[in-house]
Amino acid sequence: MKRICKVGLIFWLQICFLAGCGVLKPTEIPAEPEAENDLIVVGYAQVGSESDWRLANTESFRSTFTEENGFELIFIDGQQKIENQVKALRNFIQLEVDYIVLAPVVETGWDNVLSEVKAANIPLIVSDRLVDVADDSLYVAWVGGDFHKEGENAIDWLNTYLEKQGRADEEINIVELQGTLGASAEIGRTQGIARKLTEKPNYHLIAIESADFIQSKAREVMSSFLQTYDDIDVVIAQNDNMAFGAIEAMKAAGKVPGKEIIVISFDAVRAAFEAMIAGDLNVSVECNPLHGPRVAEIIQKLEAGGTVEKIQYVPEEVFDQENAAERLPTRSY
Ligand code: GZL
Repeated sequence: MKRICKVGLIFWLQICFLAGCGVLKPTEIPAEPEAENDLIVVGYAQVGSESDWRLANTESFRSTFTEENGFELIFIDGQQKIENQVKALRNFIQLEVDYIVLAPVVETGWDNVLSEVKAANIPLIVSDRLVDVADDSLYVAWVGGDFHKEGENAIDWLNTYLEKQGRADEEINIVELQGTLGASAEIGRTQGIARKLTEKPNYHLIAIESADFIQSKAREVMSSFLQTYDDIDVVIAQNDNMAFGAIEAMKAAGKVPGKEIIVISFDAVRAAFEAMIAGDLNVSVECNPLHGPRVAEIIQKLEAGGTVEKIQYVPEEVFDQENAAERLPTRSY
């Protein structure tokens, strides 16, 4: 793919996109591209900026895909709407970028536009959440977390925690705050948690509702759970920001989070470590957002004519009140 620097055009595309324009019309693309250079132009369609995790994920790309590292990054924020991301991919095709990175907001609805990307001979790498497409040759590789395992790790932690408290056989009432419905992280965590709950007849999932990975929505949903149920033992929030919203709701209702109600979360962002040290959050199952270097490595291998693994999981751990203080200084997000 020809390396042409379109800095002015890229800037203009991003302004145009933010102003709500659609796909660039051929007449809008200057006939003569700007001077040649050898930067690898990467179009990156991000989900949005809904959570601390997402901000860290975006920063991982911005700090990796720099001119010093040989890249020109075109970043489009999908604002959590698939239609915005589809538009972004079509604009990247028009721009003739060298690679496309997609962090899909939900798993379905991608077959057509990814076929257009493939027809344009632009290699596409999926980051974070997965795409559910009939033909997996539409993407070169996927980098992300093992969401099912994350869900299972959460219940494994709960089993150990309750065992230590001598509550292993107690009837336990659980409420769950799901992320964006149809997003791989929501699908995987919901299924992983559900599978493990079937092994514990004394655990009862009394309520489950999506709060879209957003803190303010989680506060509202948790408030309604607290008004409906007076015997909640555990809240499972499918990301840290929803856990923070649930903690706000518990405190407003006079409940003691982390003690009266066990709070389980996912992502393990810095603020989650601070909440665990403060005693409000019991555990956060890590979902590593630092995909930038891994995706850059894939692109460099492709540039060298190499092959890459199709599915690439990032390393993940579980952090709780016992190791949060010791591990916080080592955290980079
Ligand atoms: C997980 C990612 C999820 C995070 C949320 O890989 O897709 O989206 O868990 C984020 O914080 O909003």
